[in-house]
Amino acid sequence: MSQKVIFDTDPGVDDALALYYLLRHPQIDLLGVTTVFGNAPIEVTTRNARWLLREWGRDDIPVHAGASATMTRDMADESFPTHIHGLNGLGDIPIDMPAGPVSETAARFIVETVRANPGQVRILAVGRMTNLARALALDPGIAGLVRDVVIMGGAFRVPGNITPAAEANIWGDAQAADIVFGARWPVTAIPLDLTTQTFMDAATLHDLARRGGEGMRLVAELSQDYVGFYRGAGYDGMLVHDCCAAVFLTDPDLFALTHGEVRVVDRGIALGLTIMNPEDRKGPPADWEGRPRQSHAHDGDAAAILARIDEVCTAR
Ligand SMILES: [Ca+2]
Repeated sequence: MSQKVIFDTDPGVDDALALYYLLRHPQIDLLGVTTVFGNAPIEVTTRNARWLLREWGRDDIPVHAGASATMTRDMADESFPTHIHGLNGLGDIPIDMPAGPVSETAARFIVETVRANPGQVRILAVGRMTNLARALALDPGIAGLVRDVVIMGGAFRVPGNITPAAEANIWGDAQAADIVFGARWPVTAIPLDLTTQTFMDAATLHDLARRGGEGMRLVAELSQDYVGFYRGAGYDGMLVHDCCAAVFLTDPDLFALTHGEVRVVDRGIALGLTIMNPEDRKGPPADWEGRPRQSHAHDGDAAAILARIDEVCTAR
């Protein structure tokens, strides 16, 4: 049976592979794409989402621009990670579409789509959680109407990637993430604990491009600088963070989950740290009390996840 999905994203190189996976998967019915700032400014991530869909022949799928800034208070100004995703967010490959001004419609689109499909919509969020938190603020009732929320984000038992404490998507809007984990909808986080095991080496990426046709060649082409970034860190290939979360939608059996209430540190040096109250923990629940139990993937079958991406992205 097909799954109705809203994809919330900040393309972003690994976002592009995740989007391609969703488009290619026969069981995914992509209702719309909502964009958030993160890997690049909102005008750029929105343009990139539109351009990718056009290049892949799916500009029938609506794109709604979302947040252009974090809702977390007292965050220092930050620069965009151009050393990872390029100046244009997609590895600086040529993009023949200008990044013009956008108006913010993402939260409204999420609310309306969830209301029109009660109990059916799965939200896959692979950027900062700002749009999801704004949708909840607009209409708290959607929490009970969403099928579930799957996010790429968090670092529960491993160090973060943007600071020793935090993973970048959560760090980028810790307050929004805390709201998302605290809402009464089922949330599954696919954190660094798992995604740092899903390494696609450069030879595999090259082979995918060779077998996957034009669409997959575009993914490989825009990933080259990203691979170069990892090469600088001593790896020959790339981590497929966002696509890992997309695979969770279709193949949850490949993921090992832990459950508990989650809080996100929203200030100080541990900004963005995700802390789950373990199921077997004794003692007072403190600030975790009354929160819904959510899930995160502490482990999974990384080889099978990569094989699944290969299969879906190269199928004729
Ligand atoms: Ca992303």
